Amino acid sequence: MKIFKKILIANRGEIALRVIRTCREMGIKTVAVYSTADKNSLHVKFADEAVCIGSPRSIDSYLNIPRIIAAAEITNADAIHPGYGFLAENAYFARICAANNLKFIGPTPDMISKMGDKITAKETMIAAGVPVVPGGDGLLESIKHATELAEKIGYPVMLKATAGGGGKGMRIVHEFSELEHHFNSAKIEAQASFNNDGIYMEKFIEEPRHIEIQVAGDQYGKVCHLSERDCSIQRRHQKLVEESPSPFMIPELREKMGEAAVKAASCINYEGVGTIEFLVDKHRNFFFMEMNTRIQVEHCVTEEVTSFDLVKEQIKIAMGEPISGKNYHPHLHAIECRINAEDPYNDFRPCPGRITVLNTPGGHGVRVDSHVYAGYEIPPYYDSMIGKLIAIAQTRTEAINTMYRALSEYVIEGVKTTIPFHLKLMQNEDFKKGNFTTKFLESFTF
Ligand code: MV4
Repeated sequence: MKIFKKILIANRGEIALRVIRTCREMGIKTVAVYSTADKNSLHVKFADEAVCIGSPRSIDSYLNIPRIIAAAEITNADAIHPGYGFLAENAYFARICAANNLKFIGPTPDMISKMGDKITAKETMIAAGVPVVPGGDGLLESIKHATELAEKIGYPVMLKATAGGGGKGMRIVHEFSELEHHFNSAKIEAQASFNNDGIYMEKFIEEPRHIEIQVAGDQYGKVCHLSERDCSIQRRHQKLVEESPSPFMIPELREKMGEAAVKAASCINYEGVGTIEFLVDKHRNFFFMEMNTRIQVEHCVTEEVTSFDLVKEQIKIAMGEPISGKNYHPHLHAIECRINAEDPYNDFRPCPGRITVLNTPGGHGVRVDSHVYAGYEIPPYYDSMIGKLIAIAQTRTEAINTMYRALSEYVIEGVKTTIPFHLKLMQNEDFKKGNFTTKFLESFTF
């Protein structure tokens, strides 16, 4: 057991604040790092110390490893919390932290690499007995190989980049005549995006739900799950709404998916909190898709339905504390809406700028995780999320009502936001019935 006295947070925005808040409750000092664009950010004001690490562009600041390590050294930090995005799933960064005697709050570099390469991750899951999407044979070696495999799997098939995730380098192929074209364009896109043109093939699952299981593992090989989140409400691979439990869940499925997720994490002796993403088809067959080796944006809904502080769990696990090893089931219903500075009436175009007026909702069953304040200027360099609104109630219907009420109280002037979109969604009959898949937003108009 090593007690951390000081943690450096290698991130910005709401997640940097989220980590600082838990550190304060645990009596751990914090160091914020920031770019010149973020000098007036709340994470800088809330941390015990703050170090400017460069100019606005991420490569000059939040992705600049030498500067972050230097900031940790001059402030005498014991550990680095990477948040999500930026360096959170960068195995090289985790290795550099270790080499500089800084505990990376997350899994080991080997675990990050293994799950970062999607073919390796899939092979690992097959070996562990976790269901994966039918497909196979690892990397596609040639058009001929792809042609034969597609015949064997049966169209429609999907091409995916092994270095990918989140949709880049992904193609649906409906029939043989499209195969060569998509094979070539997926390779080119994968090369351009990831500097790795490796692609693989699987059966295309029609109209799936995206349901993920939160897991936690300690340094002694013990793993547990904290039930599921439904993240099917997405637009161009950007999640907009997440909830727990999933309205599609039934106890037998939770049992099976939970068991599979624990197996998935156990087979690599996973250390830290992580997420096993599954595709679930209409017959409730489920397939491993990816593992995220970080805290996620949507972790809050799990916190609210299980009463766990997942950031505290991350820190305790990193300090070498054992976990109980019990699984946790939701005892409430929580829904999260991502409030982005985007114009929902104009293709969700980002709208950075100054927030002139702000009224944050509150009251029973409402949580807001946000780093903004009246007068704050949203910089154009980073993602457009300005906060997360979480509604918690005993039932899904009540959570939707609470969310609608809270969205109605939320006033943000000066920039366009996704609030009008969420207000409409909360009134949609199919959404209210829990009747949606990952294709839902393709036909949602408001
Ligand atoms: C799929 C799929 C259907 N079949 N794989 C999207 C992001 C990447 N993580 C994997 N994705 C998908 N993989 C097979 N074999 C459909 C998707 C997909 C999707 C998945 C989750 C949430 C939203 C999605 C939107 C479009 C496509």
